[in-house]
This record gives sequence, C-alpha cells and structure tokens, in this order.
Amino acid sequence: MLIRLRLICAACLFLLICGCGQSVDQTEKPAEPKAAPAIQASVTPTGAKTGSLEQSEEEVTVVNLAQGLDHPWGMAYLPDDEGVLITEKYGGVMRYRDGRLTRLTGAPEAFEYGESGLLDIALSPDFATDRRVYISFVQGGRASNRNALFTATLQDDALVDGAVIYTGTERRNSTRHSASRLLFLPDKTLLMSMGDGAAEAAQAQNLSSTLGKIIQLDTAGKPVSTPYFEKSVAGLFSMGHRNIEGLAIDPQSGAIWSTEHGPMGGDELNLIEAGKNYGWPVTTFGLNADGTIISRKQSAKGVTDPYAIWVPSIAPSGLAVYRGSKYPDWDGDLFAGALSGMQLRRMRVRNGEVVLQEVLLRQVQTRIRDVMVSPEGDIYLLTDGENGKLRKLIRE
Ligand SMILES: [Ca+2]
Repeated sequence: MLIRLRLICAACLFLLICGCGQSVDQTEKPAEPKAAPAIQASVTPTGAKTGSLEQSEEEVTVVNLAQGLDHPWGMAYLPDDEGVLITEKYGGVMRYRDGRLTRLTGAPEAFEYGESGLLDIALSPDFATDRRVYISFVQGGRASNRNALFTATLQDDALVDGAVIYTGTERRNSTRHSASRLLFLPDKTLLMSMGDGAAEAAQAQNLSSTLGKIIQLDTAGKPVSTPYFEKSVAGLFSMGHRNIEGLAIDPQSGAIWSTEHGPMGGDELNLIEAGKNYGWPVTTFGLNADGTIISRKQSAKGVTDPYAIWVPSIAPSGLAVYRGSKYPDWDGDLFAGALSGMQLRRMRVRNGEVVLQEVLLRQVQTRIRDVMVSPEGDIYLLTDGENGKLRKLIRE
C-alpha cells in the first residue's frame, strides 16, 4: 500500500534553513552554517523553485541480483539479453547475466586507491554493430594521476583490442575528486566529466586544464572542436565543476543533467549546457567540513547557478532520467542515488522548477553509487562498498 507522508513544503524549509527567503541578491553573501533539518531536503538557490518533499516508506523496495562486487561504480545495459556490464572501482569489469557474475578479461589497469580506480562505463552508440565499450578510469599513482578513457571490443567474456584513447591534460597529486562519468549524446559524441582533484580546485577555472571540466570527444577519443570557450583545452564543453558523480540525458527533451559533490551543504543538481561555467570554486553554497568559508559568493556574473542544492549534503552519485512504460507516473523524473544520504531521490522537474522530490529506499540504508534505467523501464542500482550489490527496484 502506498503510504506517502507529505512532510513539509520545501519552500518553507528553505526559509528555515537559509533564513534568506527574500533572496534579492545572492552575490557577495557569506555562506552561513546551516542546521540540519529532520529530513534531507533540497532547495534552489533563489528559493523560488521548490517542490514538496515526500518520503515513501513502503511503496518501493529492491531485490538483489548480484553481490560481492568490489566498490562497483558504473554500469551499462547490454542489448539482446546479454546482461549488464559493471565496473568495480577496485576490481575490474564484470558481466551480470542470468543470475551470475563473470569477470571480463582485458580491463585496463587502473590506479586503485581512495576515490580513484575504474569508474564509469558506456556502450558505443553503434554497439549493435561495433561492439565497442568505453571505460573511464584513473591512471598513475598517489602523487601523480589523471583521468583516462579506454575503449575495447566486447567479445564473449573478453574486452579485446583495448586501447587508451584519451587522457586528461592535467595530473593530480590527490586521490580524491577523481570522478569521471561518461555520457553519449544523440550526435554520437561523448561527454567525459573529470573532477577537480581536491587539492587543485582552482584548476576548475583554468581554461587550459581538464580538471573540473566536461570534455566532448568523438568515438575515437579525439576532442571535438568546440566553439564554446576561447583559447581553452581541446574539447571543452563546460567548466567550473567540482566532482560530477552523476551525468544523464533526458532522451525525450535532450536536457543534460549532472549531480555534483559540493563541499558541506553544497551538493548541486546542474542543468548542463555547452559553454557554461558552473562556478566552482569561485561560487558555492557549501562550506569546508570545519565550517570555514570557501567562497563568499554563491552566485556571480558569468556563472550558471545550480538548479538545486541539497542541504545537508546527500552526496549524490549516479543519475538517470526515467523514460519508460513500466512506471508511467514517473515519466520524465530524475533519479539520483545518494552515498552519505543512503537513499534514492526522485525529482520532478517541470517548466524550469523542481516541483517535487521523493526519498525512496531510505529503509534499505545503503550507499547508492549508480542508477540506470533499462530499455524495459526497470531501474537498476549499484550499492557502494566491498560487498557491492546490483539491485533492481521493485514497486509494489
Ligand atoms: Ca556550481
């Protein structure tokens, strides 16, 4: 039975949390430490675009399809009942099929530590004919590493003819903020996000660095000649990102969405458009973990504000736009996994506003790393950890 508890109007919550309901000018305003509300809510920077927050208790649950995955990070749904490919951050590439996990040979050798390792996986837009798989991973060691893109052909349980076809221009001296999501666009170009490297946050504003950016590549890994920024690193699509952990396209509208780990209280949902600067670290709604201020600016000229922020942080990871016939009342909704938030967050966006949010699977209490919608309209989840699981959402 559906039990939905309408907890609170998020507009009211915004006033409670931020105390800035009149928000006339968000610029130059020092960020104030924010008290945690009873339930994790989301607000938008202007305070105007808000939606009610609901918590679903019994409507939705999960079934385990596979377990024992070593920090699974990304997944891709294969056509023709060939199963699901899964990257393990500290392991390799697995295939789930008919209730069993099989390890593929030929995975790239990644630097596996902290937030680094094997990351996202995507199928070629022409997979039916070319069988190509794309994997983002981290190359190098603790003192010097970078994001890289690997491609190979899937042949039975092997990745063959594997090659690294793109690497970020900039090396990091940190093992943090190395997230990299992959997203193919309808024109068959590939968006590859790259985190700022934590210690190098300012590089997110450096046009010649790939840190804190989304880069647009062709299927051969060659940066697309983009017209969006002057004198930038090749293929620059958007900039000013901290650490994108979710990247998804709405196959109907073409809208590109990202979820981004911010500092404390600064997690963001962003509507990604080519040529835009998303601000980090010049603007942020978050604070350092010790409560100190990173930037006094929450907004600035030339910066695209986040679509929504989460206060407190839920550490969103994995993002999918639901377009499927199985759950027609969810058509067009965004689904974000959450790590520290231990939930699946459903968001409805209409006419430029987040009009509703729903907390799902809170009762399961697991860190969710990735979310995927299958062609049949099923929602698949990957849970984080050394005994990571592939799960399917069940709606009763
Ligand atoms: Ca931002």
